[in-house]
Amino acid sequence: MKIKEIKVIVCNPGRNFVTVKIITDDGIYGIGDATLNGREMAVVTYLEEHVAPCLIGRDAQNIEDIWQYLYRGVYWRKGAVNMAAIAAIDMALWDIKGKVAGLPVYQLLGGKSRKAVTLYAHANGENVEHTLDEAERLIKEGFKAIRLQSAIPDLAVTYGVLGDKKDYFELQGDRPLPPEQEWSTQKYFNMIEDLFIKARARFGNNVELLHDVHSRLTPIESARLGKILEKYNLLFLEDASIAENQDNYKIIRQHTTIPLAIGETYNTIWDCKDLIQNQLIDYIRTAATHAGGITPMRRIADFASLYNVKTAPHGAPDLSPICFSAHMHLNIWAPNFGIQEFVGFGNDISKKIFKQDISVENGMAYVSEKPGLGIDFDEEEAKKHPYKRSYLPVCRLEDGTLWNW
Ligand code: EZ4
Ligand code: CO
Repeated sequence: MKIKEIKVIVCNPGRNFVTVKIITDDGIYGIGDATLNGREMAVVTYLEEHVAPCLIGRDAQNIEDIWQYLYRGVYWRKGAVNMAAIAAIDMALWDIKGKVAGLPVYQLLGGKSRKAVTLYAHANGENVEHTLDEAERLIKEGFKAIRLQSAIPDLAVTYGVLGDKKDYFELQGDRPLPPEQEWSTQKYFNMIEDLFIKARARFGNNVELLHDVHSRLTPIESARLGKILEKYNLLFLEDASIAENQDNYKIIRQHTTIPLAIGETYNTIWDCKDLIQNQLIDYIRTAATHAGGITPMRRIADFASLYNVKTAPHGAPDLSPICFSAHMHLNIWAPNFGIQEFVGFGNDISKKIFKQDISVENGMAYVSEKPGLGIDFDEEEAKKHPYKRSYLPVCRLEDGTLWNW
């Protein structure tokens, strides 16, 4: 079964998605997600100019060899652009393998470890009360785990918060240049405990709560935050600090028992090897699209299982529904799966382009039983919504110093 054609399609049903379609000589095709938010066209060129020509004529069934060919065989290795491209090829090949076998991908991984996948939803608000009202709405919908993000008083914009003058990056509106946002650690600390005091007072202890710091704190500030929030029983604290230096998390770990999660920007197992091996984190949040596909996600999950680390894949709206489907197969299989981030399946246009049958009931997602990934891509519909340049924001401290967004 030879690879005959590789198409790369960019569409924008409200935000940009890069989709790869691999077509084999006997007519079976598979799809994968290669979306790299704010750098989409770099991956498109990389795929079209550098990856596709090397794969035409190769046996589509040799997923592992093709993965190694694109990773080990490239000399430069790693990198966000490279790994997003490899990821999409890998997902598409798993999709094809499932279709050939007549089995959903999770069966090829080893079958189900659970009946459904627990999700966490996002509650975000213009202030603490508004955030908690949003959380209540989600709890009534049946969600068992909620991520709380509230706007910080006296800061113009806060990560993860939708509102009047608040620029919610997820929507990727008209942004031909990166917007700039401000950060103040002091103002954040003035607000954050109140959010969780009031959340526990209002909802009790029967709902899981989470929070994403989005890398705004230094390790010692993260340690301080962990100590403050420990008593509110968070399922995890996400991206407290950057861990390019993986030893950073030793500092946090030495001071607090709050469970720690990280990994949504990671490209390879090497980005989290020390964090996992030294048990400095509790959840690894790598995404199939940015960590090189299903093949390495499986390897990371198995490695993490040796060190009591659970998986909690990234589920932001800048990962296409194809990535979410890939995660569903990994999540239903992985014995050490923890929880899946979930922000819905996009708008109506997105649902017309990406067609799948995952059902969500009471905060749980049920995997597709169709052969392959169980998701299809409507090329004609996608063409009606072309690429629009758009960037993630850039963050600065109040004195103008560039900081982590
Ligand atoms: O900001 O994927 O947990 N989710 C997140 C995301 C990231 C976006 C950046 O493109 O932190 O929403
Ligand atoms: Co995050």
